[in-house]
This record gives sequence, C-alpha cells and structure tokens, in this order.
Amino acid sequence: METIFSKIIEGSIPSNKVFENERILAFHDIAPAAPVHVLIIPKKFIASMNEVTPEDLPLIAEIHSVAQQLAIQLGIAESGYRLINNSGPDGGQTVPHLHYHLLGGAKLGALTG
Ligand code: IU
Repeated sequence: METIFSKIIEGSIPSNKVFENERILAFHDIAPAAPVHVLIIPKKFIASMNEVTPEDLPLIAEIHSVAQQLAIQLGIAESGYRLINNSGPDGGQTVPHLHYHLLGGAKLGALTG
C-alpha cells in the first residue's frame, strides 16, 4: 500500500534521515512532539502491529536495536526516552505503515488513556 512513508522510503519525498540500512529507515518527525522525535520504520510494508507476523520478529527486534543506538547517538540514552507504537484509530495511528516514535530530550508527560 502506498503511503507517505513508502514515498519517503523510495526517496520521492525527502526526509531528514538519522539511520538507514536495507531493512529500516529512521528520520526526524516533521511535527516533533519532543526535542528529539524520530520515526523508525521498516522498509517492508506492514500496515500496523496487527499485521506483524512471526517471520517479522527479527525485524521488530532490529528496530529496538536501532532505537537503542539512536538514543545514544541523539544524546538521550542516559536522561531517558520513550519508544511508542500507535496502532489503529483509538491508538492514534494516522499513517497506515508500521512505525515507532522515539521521543526524548525533555521530561515527557504522563501517559494518558
Ligand atoms: P502516528 O503514530 O501515525 O500518528 O504518527 C505519524 C507521524 O508521522 C506523526 O508524528 C507525523 O508528524 C509524522 N509525519 C511525518 O513525519 N512526515 C509526514 O510527511 C507525515 C507525518 I503526513
């Protein structure tokens, strides 16, 4: 499925990249909700958490590893950060391509539900 993120992956829409390999891309969110706000996405199209399969689990693990490395690289590892996935309408997902928000650089507000 074609989304804004697939266009960012293929390069037809520019992004401020902080990490890229064959499987994963990470870039600064266009509307940051914290001083550090990076999106980490698989290049493989997966619509949401609901579509993650057992064969995707190494990819999901690698996303966590990339988040860990980016937290160091972006200077938020020691002060703390969040890694968030929004799924579906009630979860606040607006782009139907699996993505993880890495947020930090300030004391983050309490989670609400
Ligand atoms: P969400 O979890 O689906 O709500 O997150 C989508 C994010 O994608 C949101 O934080 C947007 O600011 C961000 N984003 C972006 O970085 N670049 C874009 O062109 C678009 C959305 I559209």
